[in-house]
Amino acid sequence: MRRPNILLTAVYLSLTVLCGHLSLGTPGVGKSTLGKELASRTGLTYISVGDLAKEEELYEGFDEEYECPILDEDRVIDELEDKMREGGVIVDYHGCDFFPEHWFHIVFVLRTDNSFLYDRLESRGYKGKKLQDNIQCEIFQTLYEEAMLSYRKEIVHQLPSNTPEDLERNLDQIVQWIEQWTKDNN
Ligand code: DAT
Repeated sequence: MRRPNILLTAVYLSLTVLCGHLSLGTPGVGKSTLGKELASRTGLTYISVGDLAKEEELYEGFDEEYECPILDEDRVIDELEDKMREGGVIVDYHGCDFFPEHWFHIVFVLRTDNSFLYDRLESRGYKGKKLQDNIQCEIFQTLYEEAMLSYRKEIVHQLPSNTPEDLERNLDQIVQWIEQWTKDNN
């Protein structure tokens, strides 16, 4: 049976900020919360690129300013290729422009209002420049634009991710979409 691949993505600014996230955990818009719950409700496989990079040490150097390793994007792609071909994968990452476009059948950009995001990031220990960069990035809608440039516009969707009610609504919508996709493609 064919199953869809789904990308959950969020705040994105630049390579240096990206690798900052790798060492501290990703910005708190709710990708892993949504991705894991979605996997448990649908049987799809949840993959966090940040965690995978840590486990397999998929890095190509060290960023001195942010004191963290730099993601080796080519090795991440090699590592995921076979699973993506099989299908049924939910990928969680805070960037989206280096994945092959054909991997994903749908892309969700999670959006959290800055008042909520500030508290979530601060409680994770984000401070100073890293905190400001991430908040600013959300203000400027950077990742949504990145996603719209990297994928066909019709498959990129923004989802509000502020409250538990948003989470439940997003789960319902995505589960419905998966059921329809599976019917249409089998
Ligand atoms: P990410 O994977 O994008 O870094 P997360 O899933 O770890 O984010 O969530 C960060 C925190 O926010 C965590 O404490 C759970 C909480 N959270 C996630 N989605 C939420 C939602 N829709 N409403 C309220 N809190 C949420």
